[in-house]
Formats: sequence, C-alpha cells, structure tokens
Amino acid sequence: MEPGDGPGPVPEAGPRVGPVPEAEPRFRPYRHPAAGWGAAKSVARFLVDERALVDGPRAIMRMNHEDGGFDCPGCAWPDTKGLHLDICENGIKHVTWEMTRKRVGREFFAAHSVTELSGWSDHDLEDQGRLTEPMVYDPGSDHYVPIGWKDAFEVVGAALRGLDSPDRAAFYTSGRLGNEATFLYQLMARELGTNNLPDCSNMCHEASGRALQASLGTGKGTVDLKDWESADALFILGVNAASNAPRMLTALAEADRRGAQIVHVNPLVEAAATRTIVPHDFTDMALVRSTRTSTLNLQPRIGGDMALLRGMAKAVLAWSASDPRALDAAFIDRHTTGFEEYRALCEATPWEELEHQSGLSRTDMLGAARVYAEADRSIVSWCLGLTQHEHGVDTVREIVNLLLLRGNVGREGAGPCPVRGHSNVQGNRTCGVDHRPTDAFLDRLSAACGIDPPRAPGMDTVRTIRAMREGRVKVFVGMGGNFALAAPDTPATYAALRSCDLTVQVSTKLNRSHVVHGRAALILPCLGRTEKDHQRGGVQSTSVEDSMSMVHLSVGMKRPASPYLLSEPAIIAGMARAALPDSRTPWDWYIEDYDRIRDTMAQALDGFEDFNRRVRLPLGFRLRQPARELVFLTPSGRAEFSAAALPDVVPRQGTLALGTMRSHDQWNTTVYSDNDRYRGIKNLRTLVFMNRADMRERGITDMGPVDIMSTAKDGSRRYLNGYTAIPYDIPRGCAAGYMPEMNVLVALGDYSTQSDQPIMKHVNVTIVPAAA
Ligand SMILES: Nc1nc2c(c(=O)[nH]1)N[C@H]1C(S)=C(S)[C@@H](COP(=O)(O)OP(=O)(O)OC[C@H]3O[C@@H](n4cnc5c(=O)[nH]c(N)nc54)[C@H](O)[C@@H]3O)O[C@H]1N2
Ligand SMILES: Nc1nc2c(c(=O)[nH]1)N[C@H]1C(S)=C(S)[C@@H](COP(=O)(O)OP(=O)(O)OC[C@H]3O[C@@H](n4cnc5c(=O)[nH]c(N)nc54)[C@H](O)[C@@H]3O)O[C@H]1N2
Ligand SMILES: [Mo]
Repeated sequence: MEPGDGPGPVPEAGPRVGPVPEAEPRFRPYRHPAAGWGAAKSVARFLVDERALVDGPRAIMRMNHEDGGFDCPGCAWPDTKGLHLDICENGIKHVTWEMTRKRVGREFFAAHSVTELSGWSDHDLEDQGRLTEPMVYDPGSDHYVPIGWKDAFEVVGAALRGLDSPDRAAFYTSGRLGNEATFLYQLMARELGTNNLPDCSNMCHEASGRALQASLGTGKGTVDLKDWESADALFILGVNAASNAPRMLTALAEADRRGAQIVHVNPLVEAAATRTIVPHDFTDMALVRSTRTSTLNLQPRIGGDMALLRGMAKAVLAWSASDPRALDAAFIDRHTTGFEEYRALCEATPWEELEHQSGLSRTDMLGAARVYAEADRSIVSWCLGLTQHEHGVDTVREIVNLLLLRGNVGREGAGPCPVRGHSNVQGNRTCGVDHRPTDAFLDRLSAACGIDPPRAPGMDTVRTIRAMREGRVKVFVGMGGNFALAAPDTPATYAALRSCDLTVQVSTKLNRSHVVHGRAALILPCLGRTEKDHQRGGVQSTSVEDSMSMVHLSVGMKRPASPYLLSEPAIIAGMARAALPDSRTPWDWYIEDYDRIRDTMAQALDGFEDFNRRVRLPLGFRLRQPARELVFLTPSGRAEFSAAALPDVVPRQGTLALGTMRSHDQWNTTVYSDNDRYRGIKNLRTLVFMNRADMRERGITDMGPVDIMSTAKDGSRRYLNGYTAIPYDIPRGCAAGYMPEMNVLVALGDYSTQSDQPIMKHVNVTIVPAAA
C-alpha cells in the first residue's frame, strides 16, 4: 500500500469499543511515578461513576484477605501475607465493575432488538449493568426473551444430545472460573466424549506452559513471593506491570530498597520501569515519596528478546573462561542436559546477528549480562510481550537456558516466573481445562469419576474458530469471557459464531458475544466472585490458584445482583444433567455442597490430596512444584537446555512489527474509558504508537490520521483506517496499539507453529497517511 492508494476495504464496520470520549484526544507524555495519588484519584472518580460508593470500599476491604473474603478477580498476582490493603487501582475498578447497581433485565431486551444492540459500542453493552435472568434468542422478533432455567438447560441438553459426535461441541473458558466449576466443566465435556476445551490460555500463556514443560517438566513457574523478596536481580520482560499486574509494583519498590537490580526489557518504557509510589504505603502516599522500580531499561525491537537472552548467555559463557564462577558448573553437570550444544550455539552466533535481531547494542546486552552474572539469585519474569509470538516457546526456553547457566532454578530467590493473566487461568489448567490432556490425567479422572474419557486431543481456540466456520463444530458454550471480541480475526470469529446451531454464553454482563450469536442463542447469567453463593448445604466458597501456585478459598460476601442468578457450578450441573440423562455423576449432590466436589478433586487431581482441609488453612496451600525441588519430569529426568535457531524478526523493508496490547483503563475486552494514563493518552483508542523517524519517513504528522494494513502469512490483507499516529519512544520498525480493536488485523491463520497461539504481538503491517 502506498500513500494515495486509498483506504483498503473496511471489514464489517465495527462499532466502537470504548465509550464516546468527553473531549478531544490528547497526548502528553506521563512523567509521574506509577500508582500513588494518580491512582487514588482515578479510583475515587470510578467509584462515583459506578455509584458504588457504599459497597465499593467495604468490598475492597474484604478482598484478598487471609481470613476469608474473595479473591480479587483483577489479576493472578499472589496476595501478600498478612497485608490487609494490598490492593490496586485496577483491582478496585475491576471489582466495582462487577458490583455495579445497574441491571439489564427483560425490559431492556424487550426495548432493544439484537440488530439494534449490534450497533452499540462494547462499552455501552457492558455498561448496562449485570444480567439478571436467563434469556433466549427469538429469531422471529430479533429480541432476546426470558426463559426459565429448566427450559434453558433443556435447550442446551437437546442440542448436545442431537449431535452426531460429541466433537461437534466446544466448551470455552475464560480464566476466572473457580477450580470447582472448572472441574465440573471438564468432567461434563469428557463424559460427553470430547476434549474440545479451548480457553483463553490458548491466546495467553500457552507458550510459557509448553516451554517450561519441555525444559523443566512443569507447566508453571517455580517461584513464589518469598523468592521475589530475596532475589538479587529481577528481570521483567514484556509486561506492563503498572497496568496489568499493579501489585508487582510493591515487590519492585521493595526490591529497589534492599538494593536489588531491576532490569526491564520492553520496546516501550512502561510506567513500572520508572518509579512508583507504593499504593498502600500511607507515609509514601502522604509525602508523595516515590521509589525507583528500575535500575536498567532495555528497549529491544518487537520479538527481539530471544536474541538479547542469547547475547546475555554468550557473554556469561565467555566470562566463564577467565572466571569459573560465572557458571554454576556443578549444577549444570548434575541437573541438566544439552549444555554443550547450547554453549556451541551461543559461541557460534556472532554479536552482529544478535545486535541486528535484538535491536540492541552489544554494550546493552553486556550490561544486562553483567547484572545477571553478578547476582547470586535471579528471577526472570515475563508476560504477553514474550508469548504472543511465532517463536514464543523458543524464547521462554531461552529464558530457562539463561537461568540454568547459573543454577537459578530450584533454590530460594531464583527461577522463572510467568505473570499469568486472568485470576484463575492457572487453576483452570490444573483442574483439567486442557485440550491436550495427558494419559496420566485421564486415567486418574476415569478412576475417580467412573467415566471413560476420550483420548484424542481436542481443539484449541484457533482450531475451534476454524471448525465452527466449516460446520464441524455446531454448539459453542462460553463459560465466561467474550470470545467474539477476544479472539483473533474479528470478522472470521464473528462468522464462526454465526454459523453455529447454538451458542451459549454464561456471563455476568452483556457483551459482544451475546449479539454475535448462533442460530439459537442463550445468555445464562451467573453469580460473580464477589457474591454470596447459597446452596442447600449453606454458603459455598470456591478455590482459585494464583500465578505462583497458591490455592486458596474465595468467599463472596455481597447479595447477588438478582435472585434468579445461579452459580457457575450450578449452571454446569444443569447443562450436564440435561445433556447426559444417563449420567451416573451425582451432579445435583455436588452442587448442594462444594466440599463434595473438592473430595472428588482430591482423588482425581495430582497435588490435591486432603484438599478440603488444606484449602482452609489461613493462606491455603502451595501446589507441589517438582522443578522447585530439582525433580525434573522431563524425558531425560533433567532440566533440558534447548538449542533453537534464532528466528528472523526484523521487519521487511517498509513494513513494521505491530504489537497489540491493553490500555491502562481496560480489562481485556472491557474498556472503562478511552484514557491510557501512564502512556499520556486521553480520549483516544484508535491510535498507533510509532517511532517519529518512521512517521517522518512515511510523511505522517504527529497525531496525524493513518491507514493500517496487515499482511498475513498467506498474503491476505486486513485493514484499519483512520487511526491516529502517536510519536512515541519505541524502537524503529515497531508499532503498538490496542486490543481488542486491532484483532481485525490478526489473521486467523497466523498462529505460532510452536504454541498454536495467535501472533498478537508481531503483526506485519504497513502504515501510511490516511487517504483524504
Ligand atoms: N488492569 C488489567 N489487568 C490485567 C488485564 C487487563 O486487561 N487489565 N489482563 C490480564 C490478562 S488476561 C493478561 S494475559 C495480562 C496481560 O499483561 P501484559 O502482558 O502486560 O499485557 P499487554 O497489555 O498485552 O502488554 C504487553 C507488554 O509487552 C510489551 N511488548 C510487546 N511486544 C513485545 C516484545 O516483543 N518484547 C517485549 N519484551 N515486550 C513486548 C508491550 O509494550 C507491553 O508492555 O494482564 C492481566 N491483568
Ligand atoms: N489482539 C489481541 N487479542 C487478545 C490479546 C492481546 O494481547 N491482543 N490477549 C488475549 C488474552 S491474554 C486473553 S486472556 C483473552 C481474553 O479473553 P476473554 O477472557 O474471553 O475476555 P474478557 O474480556 O476477559 O471477558 C469479559 C467478559 O467476561 C464476563 N465475566 C466477567 N466476570 C465473570 C464471571 O465471574 N463469570 C462469568 N461466567 N463471566 C464473567 C463478562 O460478561 C465480561 O463481558 O483475549 C486475548 N485477545
Ligand atoms: Mo490473558
């Protein structure tokens, strides 16, 4: 596309995602510390807007407590022991969003047809408030109309019973489902006869799981918060912590105070890579005293992390020739395999190539390597900036390679630490949401539950979308989340959902996945995590697992948003009973008292022995982490170095690598406002951050309008027109903008061949001044 070529064909004209801004767009670089009073002010404004002034603070005081309270649904960062105010701006926004007093009931659906609602912004859909009763789509009137729970379950049951194969159904989960509901959900799918359990992890940390499994024989990180407190060096790669894991700021500030080194690796210098005012430190708040949260910032090109990591390893290996302490030879010898091959590969990779691929100078790489080599204990932490790439698995394995060189696995203050997304996404996997279950898992499930689970792998997110489009999946059940908007290639995903015979969405709020639906469609409203879950056996609690493998109970305390809501476990049991009339699983009995589900989980799941007792310990319990004990469940029984070739990540002449990411004021597909405070943006989401030199070269003015075209692996093109270019401190050849809007640019076929994750952080784009 050249300037003047004119805009490309616009796909289905998408309504806006965010609210209509109150004023003109503005960009003014942010120069204050993260969190602190800016966050406090934003929270106060948000509570007022949501009219939750009375309930909000009270709920927040109950959040993340060791003695009861509910788990913050905001993110998966663990709770600090005994700290009763370890809360953050975004967690508060997230909880308040669920606790809103607004309701969307039958009158609302009677007043607005689905066609009309399709034209509303995503913000406006969610902003109607909490769903209150089950609704079914009526094609005659194009409205959702009320339906009783029993009839709703029968609609699902009849559709599932009528399929010629259980593999014609897919069961999606978004990572906030509690462990007990997760267990029942996968049990239902497997008793039905399918492993089609796509989940948000397929778009998120699939690469981390596969890499850690291959290298260390575990799908999870090995460190906990205590390790964060004793590390000498912290490496933070590809995460926007101040917005997406704000409680990490506390750990970073504390690390700086004790003199630890903190290295941030990100094409953008995010707010967490500067200073913070620790949110719950009242003295700091009062004195506006900020703490440093970074000692070194490196800005690689998008996708350049693997080259940087290899450069660091190369330096450490070179230093070891004169200083044997640079390596932990005893550890390498006793616990690893593949070292010699890896060493040879590092030595054979020239610095020029590492510089070219990382976009960093040799001096920068040596600087980071020096920090690493001088630290006794190092933690490397990462999020989507590393995983949503073609070579995400190789990159995460390269992290492990680097850690292994100095024995930074299996001891205090050291190890790999993926920062998970949804608050219980890790627990979902642990409890069986996995389209590729192991035989060992299925054997135990079969013994504990008396079912004969299918052995063939099921479909992940991308494959499910394809199968729906091709008519191979006809029933789609979404347990939470917003599949329509979160998945790649928006028009393709819409077409997929629309070609289903039935779509079922279990949700708390109205969203795009309700208005983009199958021929038949149900909205099943459920309790949120903040709400009391009354069953026959009394008030129930559910368990969740955080990013660092701690499993603990979460108890809702609010009156449910409507008397007609059911809990997620109850909804699953209702669907299962209807779909499996001959089931011997005691679905209703389970729902009366979730302790019974936990007793079965204790038999079926590795590490859950004595579940009911241990989960009631004040902080819950930590799942066994073999790699932490230097037990590596890999084929060799050792930690395995990998020796993958460096990928070529340098954009071709004229093209840019575009990363799609979240703003500060959004939670995945839930967009609270059009502001992105830490990046200095107000009233604008349809933007693209660019290097000024790249803009000049293309004749793009500051804040000028641009058209964006992506080119997929198969050569197909996708377009977003009329975006605003923001001159930003980002390496040349790189660009960034917001999800979910930019999912229009991510081709369904462009997923990683290593992880099957859609490539959401490295979209190949051309950007030109907008056609007049
Ligand atoms: N408030 C809030 N909290 C959240 C969420 C939310 O939407 N809102 N979402 C939750 C979920 S599900 C998840 S998975 C996590 C997501 O947490 P993040 O991973 O922080 O999410 P993104 O906004 O996608 O940000 C990706 C970061 O990676 C950087 N990046 C992009 N490409 C590269 C690269 O090639 N290399 C490196 N080193 N960095 C790169 C971007 O500049 C950005 O800082 O947060 C969770 N927490
Ligand atoms: N381009 C691009 N796309 C991305 C990403 C990216 O970085 N770039 N990130 C990907 C990632 S990491 C993820 S995790 C996915 C997120 O994908 P999803 O998890 O599918 O999406 P969410 O926006 O988190 O889902 C929000 C909806 O969840 C429902 N909900 C909220 N609370 C509850 C609850 O307690 N129970 C139930 N049943 N429903 C509830 C509400 O109805 C709300 O509308 O998006 C992915 N998509
Ligand atoms: Mo995620």
